[in-house]
Amino acid sequence: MTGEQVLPAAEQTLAVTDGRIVGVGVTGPAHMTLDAQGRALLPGFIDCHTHTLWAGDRLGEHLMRLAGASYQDIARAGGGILSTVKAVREASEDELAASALPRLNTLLREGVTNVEIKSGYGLDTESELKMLRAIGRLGEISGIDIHPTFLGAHAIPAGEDADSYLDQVVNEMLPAVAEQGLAEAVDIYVENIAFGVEHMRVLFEKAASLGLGCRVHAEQFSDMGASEMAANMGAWSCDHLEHTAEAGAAAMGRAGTAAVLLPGAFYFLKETKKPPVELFREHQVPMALATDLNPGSSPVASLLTCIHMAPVFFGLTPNECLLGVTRHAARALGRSADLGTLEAGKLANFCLWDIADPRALTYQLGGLAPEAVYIRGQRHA
Ligand code: DI6
Ligand code: FE
Repeated sequence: MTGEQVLPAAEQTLAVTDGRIVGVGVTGPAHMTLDAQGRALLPGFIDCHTHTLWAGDRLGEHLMRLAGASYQDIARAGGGILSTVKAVREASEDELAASALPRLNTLLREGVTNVEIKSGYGLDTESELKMLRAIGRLGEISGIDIHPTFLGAHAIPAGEDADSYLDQVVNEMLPAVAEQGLAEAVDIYVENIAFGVEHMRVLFEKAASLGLGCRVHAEQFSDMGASEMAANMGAWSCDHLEHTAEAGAAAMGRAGTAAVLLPGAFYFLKETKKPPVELFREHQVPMALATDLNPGSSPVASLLTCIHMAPVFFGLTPNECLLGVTRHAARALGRSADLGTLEAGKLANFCLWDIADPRALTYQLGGLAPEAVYIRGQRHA
C-alpha cells in the first residue's frame, strides 16, 4: 500500500467532457484538454469526515479544557455536543448554511473539492432535517461537491434515554431522511458517553434496507467492538480508531472498510493513544485522513494541516497521507467509482500544484495552496 502512488508523474494532460475525465495522458476527443505544464496534477482532495455545519461556538469549553477538564467531563455535565445542539435548534436553515460557507471556502482554497458533512446537532426530526437541507443547499451555493451524512445518533438528547431516542432515529428520522433523499450514509457515535454496538446494529440494518451507506465513530476513547461489527456489516468506514484492537483491524481489512484517522481531534484533545497504524498496514486496511472539522473536538478547517500532522503523530508515510485524502477517502464515502484518482470515467475534480514532488505537501505547515482547483471540469479557485 505504501508503494501506491497518487498519480504517475508522467501523466500531464487530462481530457474532460461533461465534468468527467475521458482521458489521462492523452488528448483524445474532449471538450476540454488541460496540460499541467510541469505542475503537479493531483486529484481534488476529499475531506471525508466533517461536522462543518454548526451554530454558536465552544470557546468556553476550550478554556475549561485548557484549565484541566476533559472532553468527556464536559459532555457528562450537559455541555459538549448538547450545547451546540441548543444553538443549532435556534438557528434557521439559512443562518446555518451561511455560517458554514466560509469554512467550506477555506477548505476549497487548500484544494479540497469534496466535503462530507454530517448532521447530528439537531437530535430531533425537525432539526436534523433542517441541518440536512442546509447541507444540501451548501452544495448548490458553494460549488463544492458535498456528501451529506445523517448522524442523528450523535448524542443522547437531554432527558431522553439511549434506547428510546435510538428508536426515534431509526423509525422516524431515518425513513424521512431517506424518503427526501437528504443523505448518502448514516453515522453513529459508539462510545461509553453515547450509543452501544447493539444500537449500531439496528441503525445499520435499517440504513442498508433503505440503500444508505454505514459509517461509525468508533473507538475514540474506548474499545466497545464497534469497528469489528461495523466492518462485518459492510460499513464504508470506521472513524477515529485510537483504541481499535486487532480484531477490528482484521475485520476492516477483510471487508475493505476504510479507517478514517482524525489527527485534528487527537491534537486538539491532547490525546496520547494513537490509532494502530501498524495493524492497519498488516491487515491492508485503506487508511483515510480527514479534518473532523467541528466546534468541540477539532476546530481545524485545514486538511493540509491534517496531512502534515499524520506523519508526525501517527507515523503515516507521505504517500499514505496523499492516498488518505484521495483514493481512500473516496472509499470512505462509498464513491470509489467516481472519485479519488484521475482515471477515465471519474469526475474531473482535480488541482494543479506548483510543486515538484507532491510529498512536499506533508512537509511544510501553512502557506500552501494549489494554483487552480477544478470541480467537475469547472475552475473554482
Ligand atoms: N466525535 C467527534 O470528534 C465529534 N463528534 C464525535 O462524535 C465531536 C463533535 C463535537 O464535540 O461537537
Ligand atoms: Fe466526528
